[in-house]
Amino acid sequence: MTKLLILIVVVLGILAVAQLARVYELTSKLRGKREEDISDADNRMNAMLMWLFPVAYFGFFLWLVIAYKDKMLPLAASTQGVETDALLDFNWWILIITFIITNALLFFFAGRYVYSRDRRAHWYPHNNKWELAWTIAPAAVLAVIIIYGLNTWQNITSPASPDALQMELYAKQFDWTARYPGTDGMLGATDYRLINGENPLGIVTANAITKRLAEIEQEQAEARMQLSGVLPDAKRADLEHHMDYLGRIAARIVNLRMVMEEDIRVNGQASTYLHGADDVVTKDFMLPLRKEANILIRSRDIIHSAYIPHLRVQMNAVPGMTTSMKVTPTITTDSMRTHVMNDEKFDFILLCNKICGASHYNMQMPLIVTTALEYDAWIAEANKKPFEAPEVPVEPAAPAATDSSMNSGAGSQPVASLPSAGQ
Ligand SMILES: [Cu+2]
Repeated sequence: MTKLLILIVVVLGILAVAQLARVYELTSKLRGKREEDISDADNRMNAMLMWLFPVAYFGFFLWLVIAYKDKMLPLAASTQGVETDALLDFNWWILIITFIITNALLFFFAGRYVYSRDRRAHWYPHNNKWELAWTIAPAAVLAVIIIYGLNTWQNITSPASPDALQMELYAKQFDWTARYPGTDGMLGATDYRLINGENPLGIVTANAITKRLAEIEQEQAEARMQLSGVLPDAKRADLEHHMDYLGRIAARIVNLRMVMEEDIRVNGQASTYLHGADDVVTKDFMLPLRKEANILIRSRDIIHSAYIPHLRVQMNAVPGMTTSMKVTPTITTDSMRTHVMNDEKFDFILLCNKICGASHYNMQMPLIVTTALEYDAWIAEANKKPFEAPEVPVEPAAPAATDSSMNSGAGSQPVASLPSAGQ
C-alpha cells in the first residue's frame, strides 16, 4: 500500500514538473522569445549539472554496492561454484571498469565543452586508426570472455568421472525425495507406472511389478463390481473410461516385465533392473566432502529445477527424462556454520527454482555436507533400510498376476508388442 502511494506521488510529481515546463515555455513565447534562444546562464547551469550528475550517479552506484553487499551469496562451497564465481567476478570487473570510464568521459566532455561564443567547434569527422582501435579492443575483450566462459562451462557441465558418487533427486509438486544406490553402488531402473504408496519413485523390481499388478487388478475388480450395479450414465462412462485406462497401464507393466526379463537374460548382473531392490529412498540429502557427486534428476509431474545456491549448481527436472549435474562440495555444513556464516542454524538448501505451483515457495530440502567418515557411517545406517527387504525372494517370473487374469476385465486391452517401457 505504501509502495502504491509512493508510486502515485512520483507520477504526480513528474506531471507537475511537465506542466511547469509547459508554463515556462508559454510565458517565453508571450515575451517574444524563440524556443531555440538559449541564454548563457542556461548553458552554464546545464554544464554545472553535467559535473554534478555523475557525482550523484557514481555515489548511488557505490551506495548500492555497499548496501546490498550482505544480500549476496556467501563463499561458494563447491569446486564448480568457485569456478562459476571466478568467471562472474571477472565479467563484473570488466563491466565496472568500462562503466566508470565511459560514463566519466561522457559527462566530462559535456560539462567541459559547454557552448562558448568565442570558440568554434573543430570539424573532425573521421579517423581510421581510432575506428580500428575501438573495434579491435572490444572484440579482443569479448573473445577473452567467450573463451574463458566456454572453458568454465565445459568444466562444470562435462560428464562426472566414472567413480563419482551416484545419487538421485526426485521432484514432484511440492517436495524432493533423494535416492542413494545400495551396497552395489548402482541405482536401479525406474518406471512411473509402478509409482504407488510404497514405491514413490517407481523403482522397477520383479516384486514391485507383481505388487503393482495386483493393486491394479484389485482396482479393476472394484470398478467391475460398481459397473454391475445401477449407475447414472455419466458415472458409468467415467468408470468404463477408467477401466480402459487400468487395462492399458496393466498391459504396459506386463510388457515392462518382459523387457526387464530380457535385459536380465542379456546383461546378467549388469542389468539395471537388478539394482533397484537395495536402493535407499530417503528424505535426507547428504553429500560427502570433496567427493564428486553425480546427481541424477527426475520429475514426476511438471518441470521443476534443482538449485543449490551455496554450491552454485542448478539443473532442470524434466518429466520423462533424466537430467544430471555434478558437484564436488568443498565446505562442510559445520564449517559453514562456524567459519563462514557465524550462524549455528545455517543449512545448505536445495530449492525448486521453477515456479511450479501454489506451494513452489516451500519446495525445499536441507543438504548436509559432512566428512567422508560421517557420510560412510550415515549411508551404512541408511543401507539397513533398503527399498526392498533382502529376504523378499527376487524372482523375475512371479506367478501372482498372469497375463490372462490381467486382461479378463471389461474394456482391457490385449497385450500387444508394445514399445519398451518409458522412464
Ligand atoms: Cu517445483
